[in-house]
Amino acid sequence: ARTVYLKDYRAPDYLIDHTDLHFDLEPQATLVKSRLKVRRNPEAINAGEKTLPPLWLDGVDLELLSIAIDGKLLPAQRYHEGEGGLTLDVETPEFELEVHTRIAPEANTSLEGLYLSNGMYCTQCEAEGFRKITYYPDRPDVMSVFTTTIVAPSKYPVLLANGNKVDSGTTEDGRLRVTWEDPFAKPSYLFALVAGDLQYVEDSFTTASGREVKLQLFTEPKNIRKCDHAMISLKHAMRWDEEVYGREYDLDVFMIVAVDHFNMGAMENKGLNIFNSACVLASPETATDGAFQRIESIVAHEYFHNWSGNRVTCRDWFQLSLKEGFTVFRDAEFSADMNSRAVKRIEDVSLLRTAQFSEDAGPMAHPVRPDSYMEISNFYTLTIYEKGAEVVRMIHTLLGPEAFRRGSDLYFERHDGSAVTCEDFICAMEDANNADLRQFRRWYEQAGTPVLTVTDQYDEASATYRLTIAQRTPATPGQTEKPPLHIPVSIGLIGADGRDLPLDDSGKTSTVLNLTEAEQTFTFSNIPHAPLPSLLRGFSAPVKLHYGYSEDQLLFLMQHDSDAFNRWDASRRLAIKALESLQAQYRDGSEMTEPAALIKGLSAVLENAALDPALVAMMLALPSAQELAEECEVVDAGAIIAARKFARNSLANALSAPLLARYQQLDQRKPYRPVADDIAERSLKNTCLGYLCATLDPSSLDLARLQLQRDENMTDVAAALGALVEYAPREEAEKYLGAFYDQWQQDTQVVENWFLLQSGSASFGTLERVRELMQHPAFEITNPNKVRSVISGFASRNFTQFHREDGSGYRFLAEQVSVLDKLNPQIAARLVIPLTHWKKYCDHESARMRAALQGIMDAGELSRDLYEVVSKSLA
Ligand code: B3K
Ligand code: ZN
Repeated sequence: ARTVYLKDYRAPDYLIDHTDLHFDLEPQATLVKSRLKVRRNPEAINAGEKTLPPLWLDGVDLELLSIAIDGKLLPAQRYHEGEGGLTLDVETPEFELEVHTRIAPEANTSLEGLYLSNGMYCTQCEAEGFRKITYYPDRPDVMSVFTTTIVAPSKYPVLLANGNKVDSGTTEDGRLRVTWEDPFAKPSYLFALVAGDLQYVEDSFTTASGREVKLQLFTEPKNIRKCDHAMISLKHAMRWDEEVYGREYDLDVFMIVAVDHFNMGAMENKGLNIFNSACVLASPETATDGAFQRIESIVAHEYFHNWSGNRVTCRDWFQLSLKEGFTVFRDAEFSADMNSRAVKRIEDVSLLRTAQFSEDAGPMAHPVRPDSYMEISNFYTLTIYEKGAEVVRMIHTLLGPEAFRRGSDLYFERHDGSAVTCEDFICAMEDANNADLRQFRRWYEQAGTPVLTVTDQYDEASATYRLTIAQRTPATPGQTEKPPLHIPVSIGLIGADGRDLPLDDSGKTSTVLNLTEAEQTFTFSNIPHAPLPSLLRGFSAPVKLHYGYSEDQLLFLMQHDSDAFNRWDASRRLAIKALESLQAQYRDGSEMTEPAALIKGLSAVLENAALDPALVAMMLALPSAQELAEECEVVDAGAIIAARKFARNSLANALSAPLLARYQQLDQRKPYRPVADDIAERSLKNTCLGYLCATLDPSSLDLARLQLQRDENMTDVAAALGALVEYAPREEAEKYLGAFYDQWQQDTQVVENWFLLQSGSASFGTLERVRELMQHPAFEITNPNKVRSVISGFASRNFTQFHREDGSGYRFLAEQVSVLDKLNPQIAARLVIPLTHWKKYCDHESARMRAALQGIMDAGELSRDLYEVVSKSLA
């Protein structure tokens, strides 16, 4: 497969000022007519140019019917169909091009381009899906004003596209016709079309400058009662973007559509966001707290793209993090403002540490701005999104909130209506503030997670405290030299009484150190006694930090650190210490010993009524097996599983009394509201329940049985059912699972979670069970949500069963990846990821994982998506 390089970027030869599309929808033969106003790009003209270059149009899986220039059919010798598109000979610098093509949405299982989902037409064009709709310069730096006309049989009464509706009617043969016009120039990846028998809920929003915007959320009729939360979230997001960034909405209508078949979470098409049903539909009976919060953040994320992505877009796909990193940072701050800041930060950092750190240490490691790719779909990664957001957050930390806002204002003003680069973003931040981010730019170029090693020294005579920080970034594929980064390290110093010490005359107790060298010492004077450092407060940089904390020091930080994030982080360090020594004991074959310090710390936390219950729950939760694997030099899956299980049981038994007390105190049966305080209480209550059930004590299981029976909201029901599936006798668990399915079989989102509950269960989700689930009538291999809930649930959430010693889990995954590659390459290339980390595993596991990967390679011709991931991870 061909590799695309950033260094080869060239401006487009031609611009498209206007794009006029006409769709005649038929499942097997949709006719697409496009009329383009084409013009030679003045910026691409070479000095002394005599002849016009040919025009390249991308096109994939299209049946070409005709091409005309300025109303005249083009003879065959003036165009050439090639791999992935066609070239046209051009005679005048400006012309009108009309292309007619035919496509078959019903046959499209890749869910890219135009396809059908439960009988409704919809599109997904980012990154390179528009070329599956018509021939077009399908690149983000070609921005055009679009007009879209849709003609469809009357069984599709709702016909939507980007922008404002400008015309509608009926054709002579009784079909419906609607025309939409989007006045904002946009790249083809933001194009969208939807047609179906849909219902909608409607609301409105008045912008800061007094314009009235119509808000509509479209779903299949059966889901119409699950739209309220998304609508409320949307209005919150619109207000927040006005207040925090000064950004207003710009069209007369903003539409969201829910579809069941979708490759990812949602898509920010201009004025017409399309969502995976699971990321927008919710009701208290059917959705958990986690789903409510995810919906709030995704609705906001897509809405925020209207400015960070649509009004100002990416020049090329290497700049993807320009819109994604920035928008994730924006949505994270929004969620922090709507809920608990510390809780949101802990959740995001956990994701980063579990999944992004391992990506950054694996075969697909790439910088936030990659410099090459084979298939861009493979680069919608945690690095682009989450690490990209951390990079923007660091700029925010270094400049401060007001300066950051000046920078973002300048960025939006300077680049409105254009396609730009990460460099343009940094320049705006610098220019607005007279700042110097030269060294900081390395964060965009350099892959790998930096490791900081901190040592300290206190000198009593001079009352001086010195912190020495060394940084090192490990080598990644294609990058061996890693010069030092500019890293903001937020710290505080804690005195013997548990209070923060003033760091200077101003009396401030937290400060951001600018680490720019490979090793650097920071000196603090007038420190009355040896302090305990609180390092990397709020996780001020996406790094791993080592400091030789003792167990007692961690217990002290857990109690006293004024930074909530670091209180939690101290508990995590303590848990990891405990779990690592248990792993070592398991490997040596010695008896595992109770993690005494951890029990002591968590016992204090559990009894501290002043702490936010959500934080208590997060401290109690042991790091996941995946997160522990990330911490290991060499992963021994068996040891991780045994250590976690032992620690969980020890904690459950040692803390059963306070766990029960907390459970009972929080089990208040109030009406369900998905707000932070209530969510916090439910999360602690259900964490306690899980531990209590782990003791296998019959009265604890009764608590779960009762909670399940009460059927009050999905959060409590799912927690109770989950505990019973893990810990109740098998037959009984089967009975509950069966009853749950009978109750909810009509609800797609609940059924997806029912699948996940089983596939992800250490005790229940055996390979045999997973194969059975794939035979279940509700399973559909062409629906990514179902694939994720059954197959990925097993491969990435069920460490115990996936890593079974005989390697059967690995072979199963390889087999499914090969099947899926024929249907949906994007999904296949994501599904395979758990196997790609084989190098980190101990010998016997590693060899079997590699063999499974090799099996995929040998099985036949791979899609470009899958080929890139498999070949890079075998290399
Ligand atoms: N921009 C889309 C992701 C598109 C993925 C294409 N394979 C969703 C988002 O990040 O908002
Ligand atoms: Zn996004």
